[in-house]
Amino acid sequence: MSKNYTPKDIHRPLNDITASEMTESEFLDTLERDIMPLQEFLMYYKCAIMEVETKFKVLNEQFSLNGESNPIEFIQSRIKSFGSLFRKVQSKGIPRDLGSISENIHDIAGVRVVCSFVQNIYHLADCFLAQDDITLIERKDYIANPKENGYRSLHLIIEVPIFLEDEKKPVKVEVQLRTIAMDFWASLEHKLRYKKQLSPELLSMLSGEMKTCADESAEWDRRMQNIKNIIEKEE
Ligand code: 0O2
Repeated sequence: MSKNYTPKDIHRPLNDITASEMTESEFLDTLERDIMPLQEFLMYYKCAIMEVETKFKVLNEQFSLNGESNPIEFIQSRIKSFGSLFRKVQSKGIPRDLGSISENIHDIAGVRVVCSFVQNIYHLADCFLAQDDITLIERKDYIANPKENGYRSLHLIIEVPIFLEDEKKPVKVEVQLRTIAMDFWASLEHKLRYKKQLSPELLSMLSGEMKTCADESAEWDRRMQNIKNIIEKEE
C-alpha cells in the first residue's frame, strides 16, 4: 500500500535509542518506521525499470525478426546511488523527504539503451514513446545538441505505470539512448569528472582532449551510419 511521505519520515534518526537498549519489538518498530518507506520507495523504481527494460527487449526482438539485426547492443539499468542523489538534492535545494525527492528528481531510475547506430536510437525512441502507457515528461536531444563538453545521448524522462496489488502507480524513469561510441566516451568522462585531485591545468588539458575525442567519435558514428545505409540500399 502506498504512503504519503513527510519530512518527518526521512529526518527522524534511526537510532533515537541505541540498539542495545531496544527490545526486539522496538527494534522491529524502528525498522518498520525508518526502513520500510525507503524500501517501498526504491521498489517502485525497480519495478519501473523492469517495465521499461522489457519494452526495449520486445522492440529489439521484433526489429531482429524484421532484418534489423539486434539494434540494441545492450541495456544497463541502475537506481541512482545515494551519493549522487544527495548531491542533486543539495544542489537543487530540494526538501529532503521522499515525496519531494520523487517529485523533483527524475533520474532516480535510469535505463541506458546502447545501440550501434544513431538511426536505431531515434527509431527505438519513437516506437517506445508511441506506446500508449508511456507519458513523455521531457526529451533532451544531446545528440542533435551536444553538451559543451562533447556529451551526446538522447534523454527521455518518461512516466510508466506499474501495477501493484491494489493500485496503478505512475513512476518516472530516465531513459538514455546512445551509441557504443557515445557510451565509451561518457564512461571515461564520468571518471574524469569525479577525479578531484587533478590539477586545474591537467583537468583543462584532459577536458580539451575529451572534447576532441567526442567530436571525432561523432564523425565515426556518422560515417558508419552512412556505410550501413549504402549497404542496405544495395541489398
Ligand atoms: P549518475 O551517476 O548517472 O547519477 P536536470 O535533472 O535536467 O536538472 P541533469 O541531472 O544534469 O539536470 O540532467 P541531464 O543532463 O539529463 O543528466 C542526467 C544524467 O545524464 C547524468 O546523471 C549522467 O548519467 C548523464 N550525463 C549528463 N551529462 C553528462 C556529461 O556531461 N557527462 C557524462 N559522463 N554523463 C552525463 P548524473 O546525476 O550526473 O550521474
